Amino acid sequence: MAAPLTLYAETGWVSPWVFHVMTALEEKRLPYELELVPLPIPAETKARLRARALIGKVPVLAHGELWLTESLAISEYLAETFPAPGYPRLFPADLGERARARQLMSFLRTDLMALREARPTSSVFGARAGEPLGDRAAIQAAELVAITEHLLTPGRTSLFSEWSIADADLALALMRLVANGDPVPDAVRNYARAQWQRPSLRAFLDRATAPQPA
Ligand SMILES: N[C@@H](CCC(=O)N[C@@H](CS)C(=O)NCC(=O)O)C(=O)O
Repeated sequence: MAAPLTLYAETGWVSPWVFHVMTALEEKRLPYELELVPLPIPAETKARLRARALIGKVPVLAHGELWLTESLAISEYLAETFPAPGYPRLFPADLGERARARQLMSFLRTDLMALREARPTSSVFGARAGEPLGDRAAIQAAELVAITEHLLTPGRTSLFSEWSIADADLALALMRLVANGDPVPDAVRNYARAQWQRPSLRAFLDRATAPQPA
């Protein structure tokens, strides 16, 4: 019997990196268990995760003896362990498109810090940020929109010839603006909103937007 998959996520449902991994698991239609830990992660739990996965953060994917952190490392692992055509694709088949998808996902993880601070994911899923973007965040928002416009092809709802996990990451980055009512061109807003309806994304999003217990 195949080793079970467990995703360690967080109780607040605000982590874009958990969102990425959950979308990947859902897209592959793999059965998995969820283990929720609070943020900040209590020291004891962090030590337990570190002992198995090297890094005491979520998401963690446990697959048998392998415990892995870093959202992109996890989705690449899932793509290679459960490959097409037996399982739906996460990364484009075309090498150029795949490289572009990785470029974009690396950028979204290492850049846009001012924008991420001004428009945290909590403002996407719950109470809006309510404050104007600062200068630095506005410059980063414009860069994000320009990148999206460059990549979008009229009449297509995904960046590349087929859906890829980069669509999920980009949609979440754009929703930081769309959900807060920041000005975004129609084509970019429509792209993000179309992605938002995809069932693999909804698995996380429905939990993130569910009313929290009092
Ligand atoms: N680069 C990591 C980022 C993971 C990360 O920062 N996780 C945060 C939640 S969003 C976390 O576990 N924070 C707990 C802590 O640092 O104690 C990834 O892509 O998975």
